[in-house]
Parts: sequence; C-alpha cells; structure tokens
Amino acid sequence: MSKIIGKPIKNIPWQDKPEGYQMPVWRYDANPIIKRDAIPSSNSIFNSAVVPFEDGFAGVFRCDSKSVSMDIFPGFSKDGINWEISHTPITFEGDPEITKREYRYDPRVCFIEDRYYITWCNGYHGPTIGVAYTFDFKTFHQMENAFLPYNRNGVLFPRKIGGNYAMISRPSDTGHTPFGDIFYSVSPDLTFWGKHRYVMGTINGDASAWQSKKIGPGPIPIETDEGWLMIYHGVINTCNGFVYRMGCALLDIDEPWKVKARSSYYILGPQELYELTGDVPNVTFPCAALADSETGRIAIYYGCADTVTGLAFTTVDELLAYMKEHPLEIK
Ligand code: BMA
Repeated sequence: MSKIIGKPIKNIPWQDKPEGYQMPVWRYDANPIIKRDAIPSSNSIFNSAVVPFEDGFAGVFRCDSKSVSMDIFPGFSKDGINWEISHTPITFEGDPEITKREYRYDPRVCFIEDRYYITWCNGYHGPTIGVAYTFDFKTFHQMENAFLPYNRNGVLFPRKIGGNYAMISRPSDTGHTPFGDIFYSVSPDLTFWGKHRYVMGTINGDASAWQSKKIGPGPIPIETDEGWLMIYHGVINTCNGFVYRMGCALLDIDEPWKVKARSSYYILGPQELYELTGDVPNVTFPCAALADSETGRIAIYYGCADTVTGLAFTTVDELLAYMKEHPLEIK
C-alpha cells in the first residue's frame, strides 16, 4: 500500500470499482454531474476545479456563456456531486492592469498554507497563466500573471518544494497549439517565476501514440510516499482532429522535473457518449482531483467534450500499479 500525504477527506465522493472492470479509472455512474445549462447564462460547464472547503467542497467552474465567452465562476457543494454554481463570474480585486478581463478558462484550485490559490488560462495579449487567491470563495485577489504569453495549464504544487512555490505548465501558442510539453518553474513569492526545467514531453511512435501531439498538466499533483502523482492530458491528432485522454506519471518528490515513472497506456479516454460528442468531440480533460490520505481514494473531475463535467474514481495503488504494468521507458 502506498500512502497519500495530506489531510483525510472523509466525505470524498466515491463509488467502488465495478466488478470485472479492466481500467484503473472508472466513471461515476450518474455522469455527467454538471450539465451544460446548470446556470442561466451557460452554453457549457467543463474543465473545472474543486477542493475540500469547510464541511463540504468549493470550486471554480469554467462556464462558457451563450455568446460563447469564457469565464470562471465560484460554486459550493455539500457532497462534491451536486453543485450550486454562482450565476455571476468571479470579479477580482487587484491592479486594474492585471484584473481587466479578456477571457478566463480552465481553472485549477490549490490550497497552500493558509489560502486557496486559483490559476487559470488568462487572456492578456494572448493566453498566459493568471494567479489569484481567496480565503472564502467570495472575495478574490488577483496577483501578477505567472508567465509571459503564451502558456496554458498552470498547475501549482500544494506546498513549497526546496523553499519555493512550484508550478508545472504548458507553454503554447495563440491558437489550438499543435505542440506541448510540461515544464517546471519555481517562485519565492508567487510573483517572480524562474529556474524553468523540462519535465516531460510528447511520445512519438506507437509506444504511446495517444500522447503524440501535446501533453499538459491536469489536477494539482498528489503527494505520495513514492513521489508526486501527476495526472495529465495527452493529445493525438487524428483525421477528425485532436483527441484528449488522461495519463499518469510519478515525479521525484524533491526534484519534480525528474520523472520516475509514466504509463504508456492512457488511464481514461473518450468512450461514453457525453465524452465522444459535444461542442468539441472526444475530449476528456482533468482539472482537479480530491485525494483522501486515509483510504488512498482519488476522485477526478474532468471536462467532457468541452460541454459538461464528469467525475471518475481511482486509488493511488491502482495508478502506481498501472504505471508498473504498462511502463513507458524514461529517457
Ligand atoms: C485546449 C483548451 C481546453 C479544451 C481543449 C479541447 O486547448 O482550450 O480548454 O478542453 O483544448 O478543446
């Protein structure tokens, strides 16, 4: 048994693995948990992030509007499954140069020390990584953008590493980026970021073709006694466009740019109708994972076909065993 390091989450949403199920990640049987029109203005609600909060859960949700603008909205839940999402987007306090909104999407939420940090893909003359914090999911304070454009998918680590805050991200271009690798950066103050290190990239050839076009970080990495468990997205380009699946890797605990293990097989991909069809077909895009240190249970929240939000389950042992069973050679 491997151990998740962190607080227990007694009320983590959970269903047991169906009898005889072959894959290491299984879906909630009443997916999708959030429908596209869950708030009056929304065209779609997907790629969203949740964390334990008070005696339940809070989250930041990507709700694209019926004008198909992208913004992020706070929400609360008692059980992590039924969500009350605000009908108005987050407004940020901070330097007006930084808080003025172009677009906001694909949020992540990370509790560090005493507050909840939010990172997201923030329009600032091109996509970059927005950073903000909140204590209560009511008042939000925006900080400087972490990087120069262009970057999407900035994901914080839940504690300082080697004395610094740490983030993994995926540098990109202005469009639908036909490339993408994962990099690691550190900061003493969550404002100035540097010491950028390459973590891992795409895999060419048939060793792991599902991640041949681009990869990018997903949920906040999960601390375990074997290293940081990283769930990420991997993309292949097909004659019908990009297909987004999920994979997992294990990063060194003190030097997380060093990859200790990575699975050649994906852990979940578009197979159910709500993942195969929607505004952007064939997308399963993880943005959050709850991890219970007492039981090793993990609940993954993921966007389905850029339209609705799904929930899936696994355990730390399932993912570590899967990486051993289907290893990718680390170069
Ligand atoms: C990425 C982001 C995600 C989206 C995905 C598939 O580049 O825009 O928000 O889920 O494409 O469309």
